[in-house]
Amino acid sequence: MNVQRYTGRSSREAMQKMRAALGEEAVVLSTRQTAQGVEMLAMAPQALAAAHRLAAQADAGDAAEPPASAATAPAAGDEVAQDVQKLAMSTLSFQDYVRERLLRKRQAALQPSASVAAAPATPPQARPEAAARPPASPPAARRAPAAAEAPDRPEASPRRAQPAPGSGDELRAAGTRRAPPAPPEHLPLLADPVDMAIHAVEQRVARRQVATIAPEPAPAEAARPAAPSHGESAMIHELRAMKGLIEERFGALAFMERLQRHPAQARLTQRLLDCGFSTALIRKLVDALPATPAEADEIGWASGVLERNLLTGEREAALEEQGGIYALIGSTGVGKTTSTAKLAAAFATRHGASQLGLITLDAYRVGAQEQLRSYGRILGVPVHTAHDRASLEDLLDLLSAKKMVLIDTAGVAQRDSRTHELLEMVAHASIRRLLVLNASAQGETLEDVVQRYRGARVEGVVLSKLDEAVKLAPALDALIRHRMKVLAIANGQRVPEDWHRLSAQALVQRALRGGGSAAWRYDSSEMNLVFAAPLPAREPASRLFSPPAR
Ligand SMILES: Nc1nc2c(ncn2[C@@H]2O[C@H](COP(=O)(O)OP(=O)(O)OP(=O)(O)O)[C@@H](O)[C@H]2O)c(=O)[nH]1
Ligand SMILES: [Mg+2]
Repeated sequence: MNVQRYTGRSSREAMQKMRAALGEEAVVLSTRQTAQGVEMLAMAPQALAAAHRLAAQADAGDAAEPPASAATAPAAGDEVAQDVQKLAMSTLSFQDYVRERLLRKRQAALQPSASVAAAPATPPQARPEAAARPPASPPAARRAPAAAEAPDRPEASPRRAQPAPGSGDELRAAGTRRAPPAPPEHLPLLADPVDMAIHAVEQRVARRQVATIAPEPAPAEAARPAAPSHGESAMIHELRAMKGLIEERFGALAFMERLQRHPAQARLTQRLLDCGFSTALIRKLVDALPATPAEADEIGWASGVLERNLLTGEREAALEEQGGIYALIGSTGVGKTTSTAKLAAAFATRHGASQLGLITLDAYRVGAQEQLRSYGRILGVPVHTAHDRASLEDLLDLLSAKKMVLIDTAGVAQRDSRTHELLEMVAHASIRRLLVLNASAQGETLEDVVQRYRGARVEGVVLSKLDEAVKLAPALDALIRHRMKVLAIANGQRVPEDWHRLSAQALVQRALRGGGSAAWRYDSSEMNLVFAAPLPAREPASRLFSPPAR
């Protein structure tokens, strides 16, 4: 295998291990922080040379085309080790391709200024052989502007030994020629060819800025620092994007390689995938799985971590015991009206119907008010209708003596622009908002709903339709990642029987039972495909998965 992995408590320690194994010339491909310290992926110099040779052969075949391997995804069913090896090779070829493009763009960008700068010193008629020569080769074009931009710099001397065109040496020289030598700790960054290419372009822009400010009687315009040209900015941007892509790919490869070496992590990953947890949460859980003897019970460990991170407010009094003013919000048909009725009935049983106020904001749909009125009649509680925020505030004044006031809202799809108007209506400081989430909805849909309603500063969540949910993991996953508290559960249509509170333990156990058809389950070889996808955007709360206290 070409790519080797080294870990240490610090980058220095990982670097020492890497050098001891691969020598001083080893090339660091990526470094990243892990729970244990630092993980470093590196290649032996011989492997890199082989990759260069491959890339050179590919370039000779078709210089204008990127190497095909760069765009080729790993074949389904390949062994993880083969994937790692293939992708490592293709990424390096890809880096060569990036480097080649960079040099060509630099050549194109500098061509006019190079010819202007070179004209007085070497007129074409004085050098007939130059006119007869084919268009300047990339290295020649690159060297000319460097000399023109910094004529007083000794390193621009023609006697200076030039590295082979397009080689890694040349690029390294471009990156380090004028920069002060980096301390050894920075070796991983400087050894990265894409980083070096970015560095080289940025250095060139910085030098030009200095050169523009330096001349003696500087006219006002010339004193202005030269901004990077459009081409240079685009190049830096493109290189940064490519660097990000390469890091993502290596991150995915490292994750898959780790699964192969640690059966407990592989078992845990497959189980969580089958249950319906997101890859974002699985990666974090598996990263945090300790390599101790307790790993034999990795599912027990994972359930402990999930329970600890799922907020349920078990120690607080139930909603129906607390009282207060609550508005039930959420998408269409998730069970807002039914849940309002269930909560109203549970409250009336404890405190009496006289302590309860019911309001509906669902004024524009035929029959919508009638649904809550029917429940109100059974309880002996009148239902008031508010058409706008002012009438809602009047009604809240009217019902201020009640211990609990429940506000049923109209169902609006989470992406509907009216959601904003509705949230405005219930934004009154005394109103606490309960988001009703359909536990049987798709993970992505739940994520979308949670994202849309997060700005409404919801007090907690009523998880409805638990009885319909084949898998509970997608809902718990979204709640854990967004730190939302489950305050009540609805698991059927019956009012008020199907209204409960469940502990985090009960919910997580139910989620880990999994379920569903075998047609949707992942085979162990398919896990590679799932995790080969780029990492999702960084989750904001990285401390989510603090292991449970032992
Ligand atoms: N299986 C099951 N059905 C439920 C549950 N809660 C509500 N329902 C049913 O879901 C349907 C919609 O419930 P509603 O309470 O009208 O939902 P809503 O959110 O008020 O709907 P809109 O006001 O139209 O947005 C009804 O048929 C309810 O009986 C539940 O926990 N489990
Ligand atoms: Mg309703």
